[in-house]
Amino acid sequence: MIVPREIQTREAVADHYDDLDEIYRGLWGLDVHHGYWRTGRETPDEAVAALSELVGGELAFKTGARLVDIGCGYGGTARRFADRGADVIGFSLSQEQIAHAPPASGVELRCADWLANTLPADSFDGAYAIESSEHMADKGRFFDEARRALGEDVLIIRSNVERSGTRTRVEVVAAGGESLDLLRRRLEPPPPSLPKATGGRGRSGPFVLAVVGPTGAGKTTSLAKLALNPTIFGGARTGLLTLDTYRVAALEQLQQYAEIAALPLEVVYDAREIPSALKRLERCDVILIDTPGRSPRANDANTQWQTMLRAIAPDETHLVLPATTRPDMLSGILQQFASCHPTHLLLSKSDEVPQDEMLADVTARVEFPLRWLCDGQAVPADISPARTRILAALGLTINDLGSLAA
Ligand SMILES: Nc1nc2c(ncn2[C@@H]2O[C@H](COP(=O)(O)OP(=O)(O)OP(=O)(O)O)[C@@H](O)[C@H]2O)c(=O)[nH]1
Ligand SMILES: [Mg+2]
Repeated sequence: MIVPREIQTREAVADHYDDLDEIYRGLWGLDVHHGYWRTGRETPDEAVAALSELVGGELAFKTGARLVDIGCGYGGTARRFADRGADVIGFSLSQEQIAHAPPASGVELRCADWLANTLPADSFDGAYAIESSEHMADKGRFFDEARRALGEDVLIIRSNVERSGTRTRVEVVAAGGESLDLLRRRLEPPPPSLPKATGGRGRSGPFVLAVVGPTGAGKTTSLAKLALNPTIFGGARTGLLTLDTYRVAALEQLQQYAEIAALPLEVVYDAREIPSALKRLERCDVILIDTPGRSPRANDANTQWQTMLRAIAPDETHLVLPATTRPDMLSGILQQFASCHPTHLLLSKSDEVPQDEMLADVTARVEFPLRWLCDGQAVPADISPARTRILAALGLTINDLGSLAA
């Protein structure tokens, strides 16, 4: 957000755009804002569309979504979004701009001051402002009006003011009621009920939880924490089963944990061994299953262990992902493990991210509920409920979540 050095009155802003109307239209056409050049090869028209998309493209575009364009100019962006099904009300102080805006269905442009708009409260799904907030000196009012028009179910999650020299930039991250409800469901998955009366898949007996994930993600370490940390399954009788017979060291790693805690460990090499291994663990309350980390190119090996995992049909399958995973790799990883039918996300290595916001980013992109988070190499200490830390990363508290649940 740009803050001007000299504060302008609404009359001065209106006069500026009225006086320069012809020149601006000659220069920029009906989109009186600059563009966004992502590659540098875009035409000016493409760059203008890209800027509208960058600022407003994530707003609700279901048919009939009600949007406000704060500082609509000649309505170029409003018409673009109306073409995608939205109903847009735009505000401009310039009579010339409103007079020269071509009419379009789904678009209503008003020559009025946003800071004194008379819109009914709580009646819009989204608002955007492109190169206009700099004309409104009263930033508090600017946001108060947005809050009023959008309603209380929109929560401003984070706002960040950056100042360098004379420039000030305000970043605002907001979410609507629906997304917050989704967040609550993702961060408050129901706890596993132990011991099971009848299993999640119609089977009585131990609660079965598996970990899957990329090589070195922290599967075995996290599994050991789940088994050994008393805050996770309390005093439940726990058994371990591993499908990872690929690396000798991996097996030794798990054997050591099993020995330390005196837990039964079953090593399964072949699908035919599954029933007897599960039978030997049937008196446990919880069975934790480790799986190998194999290159996505090891097709046959991956098919083999994934087939065994499907035969076991765990109640929960946690996809273990390091919090340091590059966002552009997430969809590939999700595809790679889709056939394991993950039910939850387990974030590991959260101690390695420089900023907690990165945790929130991964959580937002992987749409599984998240119960635990690992934040270090120490077994069994470095595991905790994910909720508090993810909420803090979003600038929220547990109370915010509670009020959303209400
Ligand atoms: N910093 C940090 N390191 C971790 C965490 N969890 C695991 N590690 C480390 O990551 C490395 C790999 O951990 P493993 O548990 O063996 O990972 P894995 O997914 O089982 O590996 P493969 O079975 O070979 O695919 C080890 O050095 C662990 O100590 C964590 O939460 N934070
Ligand atoms: Mg492992």
